[in-house]
Formats: sequence, C-alpha cells, structure tokens
Amino acid sequence: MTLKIYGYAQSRAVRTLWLCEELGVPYELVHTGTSDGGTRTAAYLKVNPAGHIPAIDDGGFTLSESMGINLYLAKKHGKLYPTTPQGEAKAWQWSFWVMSELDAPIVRWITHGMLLPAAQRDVAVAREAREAMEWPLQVLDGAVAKQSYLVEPDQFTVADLNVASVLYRLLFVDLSGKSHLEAWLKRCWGRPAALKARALRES
Ligand SMILES: N[C@@H](CCC(=O)N[C@@H](CS)C(=O)NCC(=O)O)C(=O)O
Repeated sequence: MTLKIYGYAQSRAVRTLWLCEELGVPYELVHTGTSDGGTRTAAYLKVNPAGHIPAIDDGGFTLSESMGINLYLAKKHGKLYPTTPQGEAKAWQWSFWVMSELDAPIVRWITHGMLLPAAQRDVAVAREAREAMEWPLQVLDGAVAKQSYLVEPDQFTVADLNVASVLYRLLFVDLSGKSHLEAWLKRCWGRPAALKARALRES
C-alpha cells in the first residue's frame, strides 16, 4: 500500500517529502490544508488527533510529528539511519534539539519578518525571535566546523536532513559569520532529493 503523507509541500510536510525522495519510497501526498480547516476535519483527526500536519499512514499505521515520522521511515527503510545505538541516539538528540531550540523561533521570525502583511507584522516579535535563534545557530556552526555532517563525520544522515529541513528559510539569509553552518546547509539542501523537495515547495 502506498505511503500517504498528509499536508502540503509549503508546510512542515516538506521534511517528509524530502526524506521520501532520499529513500526512494513512493508516496501519495494527500492535500491537507491548514487555513481551510483541513487539519480539523473528523476524517483527518482520525489520522492525527493532534490536528497538525504532517502525518503519515503507512499501511494502516498512522504517525505524526515530522521528526518522529522521518526517524521511523529512515529506520524502517534502512537508509540514512545511523547503524550504531550511539549514532541512533545522536540522530534523536539533534532532532529533539532542533525542535526545541529552533523550530518555533524560526516560524515567529519568518511570520513577523516576512509572511504577514506589513501592517500585521510585529517588529519586536521578529527581533526577539532572531535573538533566540542566535545561540543555537552558533552551536550548529560549531558542530559542523570539524566534520561535514552532524552524526557521521563524512556521511549525510537523517539527523542532517531533520535539522536542515527546519532551517530551510535560512538558505535565503546572510549567514556570513557562520560559514560552516552556511556550507553545511547548502550541502544538505543541494542534494538531488532535496532539490526535488524544494521544487515541490517552491512550485
Ligand atoms: N511539531 C509538529 C508541528 C506541526 C505543525 O504545527 N504543523 C502546522 C503546519 S506546518 C499545522 O499543522 N498547523 C495547522 C494546525 O495546527 O491546524 C511537527 O513537527 O510535525
């Protein structure tokens, strides 16, 4: 049965679209919108009672949370998944880390710096969010200063994908001063599978 991914490419679902392109796993993207109430229909709440996207239905097994979905799919398909317990734990560490340190401030920063109509933007919110991002971005810059990727020194894993996917918007800002982070982010998003996901997102 084809894997179903609920969401749309401009949402956090792009994280799972990218992963499936990497894994070569066929999928059906089931359009589930946010502004049109798609995440709150009775049918969708059966898939994800939390009412957020992305979620997947993998042959009757439903799962939500972008990071958890990606860790599950990479492990299941035995690709991009670290092979030692320590490597696996590091992939979990980075995935939890990016969600707790960067996911929310990036959304606030983009929303109030770019997405909202100018009259509705709150400059103070955007500034606070950018400040909140600074330390974690420095941490990340340091992590990829000595090795090419986060978990395996020379090998892209689901940990890189999960963290880089949260940082998509940073592809379009000046990261000078964080040259290691900038190079790593471009390396991750320059992969053929990432370019396919980007094309879906930007189409
Ligand atoms: N921690 C969740 C966040 C999911 C999330 O907030 N998704 C947004 C879209 S990107 C959403 O569903 N918003 C609409 C809603 O909550 O109804 C994840 O990473 O999957």
